Amino acid sequence: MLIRIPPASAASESEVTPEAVYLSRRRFMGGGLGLASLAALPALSFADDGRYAEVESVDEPAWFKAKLASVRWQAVTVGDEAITPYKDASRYNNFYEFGPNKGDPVRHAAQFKVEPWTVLIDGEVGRPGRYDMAALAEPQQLEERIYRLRCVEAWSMVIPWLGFSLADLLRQAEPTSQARYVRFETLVDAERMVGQRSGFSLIDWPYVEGLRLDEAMHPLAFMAVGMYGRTLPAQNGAPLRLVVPWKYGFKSIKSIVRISLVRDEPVNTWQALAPNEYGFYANVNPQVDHPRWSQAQERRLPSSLFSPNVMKTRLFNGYDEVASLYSGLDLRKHY
Ligand SMILES: Nc1nc2c(c(=O)[nH]1)N[C@H]1C(S)=C(S)[C@@H](COP(=O)(O)O)O[C@H]1N2
Ligand SMILES: [Mo]
Repeated sequence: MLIRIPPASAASESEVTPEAVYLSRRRFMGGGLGLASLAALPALSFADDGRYAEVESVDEPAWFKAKLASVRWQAVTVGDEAITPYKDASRYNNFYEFGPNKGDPVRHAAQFKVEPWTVLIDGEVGRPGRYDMAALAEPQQLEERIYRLRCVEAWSMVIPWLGFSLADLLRQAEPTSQARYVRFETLVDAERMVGQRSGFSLIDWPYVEGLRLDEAMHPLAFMAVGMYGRTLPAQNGAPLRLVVPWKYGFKSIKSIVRISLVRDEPVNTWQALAPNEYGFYANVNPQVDHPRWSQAQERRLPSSLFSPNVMKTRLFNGYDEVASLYSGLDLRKHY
């Protein structure tokens, strides 16, 4: 993965956006509920009350609309860190299926239709199956999780996702005792994904990611179907993507068509491309530098030349509750 200096325009136009609106609402709602309180949290009694007014409205599938009424808003938050404006989160993207530059996905995914869409769940499971999105989401209660997203390229955002726990989805499939890892695959469709037609791409499609089963079952591991109170825009991985907030962004695979429970550690896309630079674990870690740049700090977007928003990177991206997953593991060796 190349590290790219974003054009100044990518960030500077956002300097005047009313982040304060989000922030004050969130303060008002008493944001900062930690994960520890997640299980005991009652459903908040307000809906998307205009917090996401700046978000383009889109045609939402019936199953999504039906579920919006009972979303548990702000089930997980990040305390008083500002939510990244929607226009940054939806226009500054990594999604190589739609091109290698940050502005490519929003441009090239504009016509990408995600209905119909099916997801195959297979491998070491008692109940394999192919589900359309309505059936996949049907048993799930949607919740909002406001998570930090830290890219390996040393920038970060704070994004309010809508979705459900990966663990809940996996439990329904009934993993067998042989299942040790989860492997995810993105759609391959060169006609609809221009980046897959490019002779310059080094990626061997499909884009693949993986988690150890215990990582996948951690309550923070999330399947997103929406963000900012709406369905996911195509450039952010519609209709279904993974979000693993304590790992570098490349683990959060987009536009998933297949989830397989497997016995052996999957080889993920970036590891296959450059194994000395990108590993399987990819836990955010300020003490383990990328061979070509430091991981000690990050630019929290929006950030510009004149108003750089640089902060210290935290171990596991600040999600300390995952630390026990890695006790006894040498994080320098298993980067
Ligand atoms: N299929 C697929 N998933 C992907 C990528 C990709 O190129 N293809 N890029 C990853 C990277 S590097 C990052 S940082 C995040 C970016 O997510 P966002 O554009 O929603 O912020 O998506 C990840 N998921
Ligand atoms: Mo990334």
